Amino acid sequence: MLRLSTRQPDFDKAFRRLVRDRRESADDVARDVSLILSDVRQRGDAALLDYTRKFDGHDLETSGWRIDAAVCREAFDALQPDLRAALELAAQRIRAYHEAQLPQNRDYVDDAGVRLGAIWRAVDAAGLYVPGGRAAYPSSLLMNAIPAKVAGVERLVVMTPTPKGAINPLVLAAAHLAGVDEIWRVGGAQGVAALAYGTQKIAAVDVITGPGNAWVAEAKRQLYGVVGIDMVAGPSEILVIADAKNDPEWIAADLLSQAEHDPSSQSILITDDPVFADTVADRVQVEIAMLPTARTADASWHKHGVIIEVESLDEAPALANALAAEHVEIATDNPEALMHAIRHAGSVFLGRMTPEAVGDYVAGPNHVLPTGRRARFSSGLSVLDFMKRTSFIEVGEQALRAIGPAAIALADAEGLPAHARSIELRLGI
Ligand code: HSO
Ligand code: ZN
Repeated sequence: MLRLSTRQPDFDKAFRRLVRDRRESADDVARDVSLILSDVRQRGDAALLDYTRKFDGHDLETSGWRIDAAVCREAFDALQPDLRAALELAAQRIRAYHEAQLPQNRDYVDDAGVRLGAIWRAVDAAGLYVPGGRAAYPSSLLMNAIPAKVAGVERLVVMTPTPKGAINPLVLAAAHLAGVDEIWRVGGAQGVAALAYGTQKIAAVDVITGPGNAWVAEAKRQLYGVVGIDMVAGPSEILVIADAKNDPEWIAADLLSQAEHDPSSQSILITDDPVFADTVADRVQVEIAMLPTARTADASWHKHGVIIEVESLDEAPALANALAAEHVEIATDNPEALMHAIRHAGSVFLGRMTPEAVGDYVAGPNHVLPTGRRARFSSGLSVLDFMKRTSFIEVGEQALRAIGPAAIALADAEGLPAHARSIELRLGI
């Protein structure tokens, strides 16, 4: 863990190093991924069979290409009642939040008499990548699938690896609840390629979302343009801004809630009290020892954890803006003022009773958020990621008289006479 104080003479330098720190996988997978993409593009299903045999250790022809809707329904019906209720509450709250996010169409006549507007429509089909193994979270399935369905996506396809045939039943139950239309047992870059290009069996989609390993992330990056993608996601982050009135045990737990995701996750505490900073640091060690996820949490805290002491929490927004963290908790009596001063953050959690984990599961806003300082220029997943807008224009004769001559002048200046003529003819010029 790195301990910094804004009082130390070399603080600016140390902080700049922290901001620049790259925690994302440096694996050089670009070449391998590009070979897989072109192979799937050329050979389709035959390539998927080969890669699944090689990477996941099963034969799709014998284990089955798809997971049946009936299997998902059975998984849902078999849920323990409390877990089922929890999943339903999460789904209902995520749906309500994203319904409120739906954009409005526009249709109006402006001062020149020109009718203008825009119509929002969902993409026809979306693909959702669901990682295999421990990181296959039912909550993430809901967070990706529900906005797609709320947007109006007709066909929602899940791609997921099932190494040695294994699959998480909770993910299947969540898929049933969210209304996923197809599930294919293909993972990795090959699964993403199948979604983008389509194969003999699998119809192509228009947008691909969802988390994945370095190969999946690289495949999405390379396929952007062939399809739309949500974002290139990196390891989770949390920035906690807390004064000494907090319970150090709560704050330690909050820091560890993201540290336990991945050894490359990052948890940062900013506080104005050095004694509180010490207490939280000690408490983190105690808590780590109690966690079944200790290995991951300890690796993350040890390598990427940071505690920054400031003289006053008024210094926090400038630091938070430079870090542009995925999650920012403001655990103070009056978090409002700090929230408005923090311009770059994926999601902000206000007050002492709002641990980040409620946002991961049941609050309603999306938990797919920009990491690695991308909150400077991007936002969390929303219904808009599954929609696009068509603008429209209607000009009557009078309106064309008002605005047409300017268009003619510009067309002339650009040396495009057919453009000008299409307007002149209508104006009888
Ligand atoms: N905190 C993660 C999402 C997640 N947490 C899923 C628990 N399950 C996104 O940064
Ligand atoms: Zn989380």
